[in-house]
Amino acid sequence: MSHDDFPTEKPAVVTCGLPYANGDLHIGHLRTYISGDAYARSLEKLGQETAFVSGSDMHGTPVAVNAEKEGVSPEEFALEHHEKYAETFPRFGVEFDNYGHTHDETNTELTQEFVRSWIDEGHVFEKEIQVAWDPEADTPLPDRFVEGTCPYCGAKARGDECDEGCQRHLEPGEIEDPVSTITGNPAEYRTREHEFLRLSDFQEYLEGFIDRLEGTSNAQNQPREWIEGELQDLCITRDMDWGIDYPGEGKEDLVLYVWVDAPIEYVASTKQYTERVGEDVFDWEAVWKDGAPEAGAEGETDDATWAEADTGEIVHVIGRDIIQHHTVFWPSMLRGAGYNEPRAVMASGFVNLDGDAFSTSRNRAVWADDYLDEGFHPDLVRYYLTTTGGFQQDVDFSWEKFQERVNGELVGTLGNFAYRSLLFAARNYGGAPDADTSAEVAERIEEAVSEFEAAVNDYSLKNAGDAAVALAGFGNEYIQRNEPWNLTDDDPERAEQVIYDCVQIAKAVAVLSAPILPDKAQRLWEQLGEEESVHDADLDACLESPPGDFGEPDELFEQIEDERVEELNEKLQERVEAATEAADEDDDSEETDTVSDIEPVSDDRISFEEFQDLDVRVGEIEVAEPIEGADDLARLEVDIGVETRQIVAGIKQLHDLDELPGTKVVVVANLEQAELFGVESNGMVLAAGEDADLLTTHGDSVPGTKVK
Ligand code: B3M
Ligand code: ZN
Repeated sequence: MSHDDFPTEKPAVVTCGLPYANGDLHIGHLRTYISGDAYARSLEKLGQETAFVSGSDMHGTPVAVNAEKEGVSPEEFALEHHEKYAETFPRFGVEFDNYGHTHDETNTELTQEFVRSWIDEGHVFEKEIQVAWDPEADTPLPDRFVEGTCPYCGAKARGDECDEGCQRHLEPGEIEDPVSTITGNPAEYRTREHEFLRLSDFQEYLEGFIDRLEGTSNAQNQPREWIEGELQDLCITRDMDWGIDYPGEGKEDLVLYVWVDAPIEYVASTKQYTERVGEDVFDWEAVWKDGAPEAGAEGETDDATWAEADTGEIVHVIGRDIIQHHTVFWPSMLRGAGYNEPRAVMASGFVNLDGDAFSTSRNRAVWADDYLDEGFHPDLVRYYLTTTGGFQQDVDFSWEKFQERVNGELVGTLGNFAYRSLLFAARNYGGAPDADTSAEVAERIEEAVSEFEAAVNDYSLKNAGDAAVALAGFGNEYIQRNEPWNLTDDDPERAEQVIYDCVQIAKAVAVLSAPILPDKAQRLWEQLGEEESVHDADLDACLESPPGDFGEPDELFEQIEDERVEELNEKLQERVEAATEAADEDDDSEETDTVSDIEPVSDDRISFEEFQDLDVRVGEIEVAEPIEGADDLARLEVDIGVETRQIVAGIKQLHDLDELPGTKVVVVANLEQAELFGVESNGMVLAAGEDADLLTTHGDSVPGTKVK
């Protein structure tokens, strides 16, 4: 089924993944918030009634672990960060209609109501499971209190997620070789009774849901693999004090798993918005509840039922590491409580810094506050983060690349066009001359508007931003081609026509760029003599006549000079070095609450015979290709002498796939076969560390040679 194009008759909610209230924000974090904001504003431009909500994620071990390190209560710790976030977002033009947090009353009540509905509908059951336990601290080790190895892909994983490998959610007890992050000791397992949401109840429903789901293709495709087999049930309780109490009888010692109450905050935050502005302005139930087909009704899973269902439009903007939560767990949670389903999930790639991941611990980051303190306008980084590459792609931030795009597109194209046109208009005519928009220009503006509409319906902010900048580019070309400065004496009427056209283009550029450049577009709007806010103007305004009078404009953007970039790079470098030295000094007095980077050598010795059980050989890579939807994985064809094997390997972080054919590698040839992202893997190539640095040979051993 395809949904009706935006704008629809129904209200929409755009949400951003809730940031854990546990640290400072850097510009890598800001990507999804800025994008969510720009997307919500874009929908509004189309005339879609839209609420934009989020909140801080207060619970769970990510908060508890850091609060403990600082020696304060999780509540105090989380609230402090929550307030900081609530203050930081608007400084980047991220204007939520409501920004709540998961520990407030609205969310606590709503979460318990959800869970009670699941219990009433028979979707919850109890099971004894093995939970990781720290024998020395004598305490259970939920989620991030334990680290180990992912049972699916072998990457280093922490607690409930394989964040550096296959990105899967991990259930309690699944992680292999568990180590306590409290004491650094190997963890034990103990039996505990926990509550589970029976996800298998929603298997059929999810199959239909995934077909209906819109958004980015990673969010549409990745879940297919996860819902193919029998769905693993979701443990919804944890042995912790910090969290929302499980509402079932006799279970006072359990709190709900953070991933239960976190997405429910999307609903709670919308509800708070309605409570503040009134149902007639925005009705949260019209989006989240009204029109959902009855749970369990016949035909509930077929598309026709949902196609006819008169539900609101829910769009989730998230990072690509939490696709499973939003396309498998969350729709089941909603369905189980009789709520509506998301229409779209937009899952963004990560942001890197100069080609490498941001590292908060190494201070290798451009912090949100620092960026503003350096005097950069928030709209510049908004532009960079929303329009550099597609939404699913990773974006690399460097001061050079930032400079290039600001100087090229914002200063050179958009700013330059607006300034020269408005200056000419103000100096010669005191504003817009007396004329009508020419057919050529009206057509070009209509084209830009259509591109913008298509971009929004394609969930592509890049295309939306490009539509605005390309129109400004056309404006530059138009003024250059028509040379109004040569016409004022000989053909004054023609000169007026050309300049009027340019003012009209500038007006359209202001409207189309407002979602991405909210403050700069408003300034351009005011320079044009407009009185209302550009954010209240819809796409029709692009072709409405501009007001007649305005004065000389200021330049909208400023060049970033090379010296500035050098200085910023030096500052970053110095900070990273200082942080790295501090970390090295700390290494002697190894912190007790984290696992050291270098793992201790295992005490469990194996015999030579056991080693010989491994059939390890030299191989040569013949083919290396990316796997769609899997960020780090590559499909390799490796010649191992006796035959050529297909092997799936998580090696894309460090290696350029085009350069790999011909490389000798070391292969475990007798590993049992596995399937990753739907691709069969027949063996394993050896690689070192989290970046998966491929092992190779130094002599000229031929493929098939045994490694001993
Ligand atoms: N608090 C942050 C993350 O895992 C987590 C998001 C919750 S969204 C409902 O990215
Ligand atoms: Zn994994």
